[in-house]
Amino acid sequence: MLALYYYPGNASLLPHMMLREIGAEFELRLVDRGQNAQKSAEYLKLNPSGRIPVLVDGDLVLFETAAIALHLADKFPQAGLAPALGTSERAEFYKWMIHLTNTPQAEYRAWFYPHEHVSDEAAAPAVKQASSERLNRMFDVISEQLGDRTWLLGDRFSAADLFLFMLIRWGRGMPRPPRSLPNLNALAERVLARPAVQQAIDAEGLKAPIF
Ligand SMILES: N[C@@H](CCC(=O)N[C@@H](CS)C(=O)NCC(=O)O)C(=O)O
Repeated sequence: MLALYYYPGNASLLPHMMLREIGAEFELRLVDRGQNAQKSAEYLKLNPSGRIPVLVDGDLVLFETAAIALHLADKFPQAGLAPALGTSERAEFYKWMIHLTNTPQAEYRAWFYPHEHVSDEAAAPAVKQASSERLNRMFDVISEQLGDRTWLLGDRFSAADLFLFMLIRWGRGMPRPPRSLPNLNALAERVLARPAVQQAIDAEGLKAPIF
């Protein structure tokens, strides 16, 4: 049995979209951030860092979005969310999954939680500003690498495109949102048009503008 601990629009959106693409049976379990449930004793048993998401797959309890995504891609190869093992395409897939998780996704912590990065609260707006500038440069690089290709891996759709879509979405409130880069906007539109993505968005109750 698969269960995904989620909060609408959080990093759980990536595995949620993947589960819909796969067509797997799964249960969605809300972690109520309004009640700080991600820091409850019960949830900390699943993820000692108190962060969302967690995937439960039978006896396996997995945290870290990218690890969950790689596990789902491996467990359901028929869904084609990752290229075949040992191929150059698979290596490019790893490159993007790891780049997305340890570069823009990690940087977003400073944008969304600037107070965690300061000892003096008055410095938080400056941290947020600097973070948005670093994110701009990161998205410039990704946009240049994507170019006018359909997907990050060229003609082949993969979980990395869902990941990038989620990160583009998170920046919708930034002074220069990632969607203002035409290549990223076009990719996000293509991802948004996928029925599985629509299902995940509807199930989480996400409202326009989506990115
Ligand atoms: N590296 C972690 C980061 C997860 C993360 O930062 N999740 C956010 C939501 S998108 C969260 O749980 N925020 C609430 C908190 O930090 O208390 C992962 O990819 O799973």
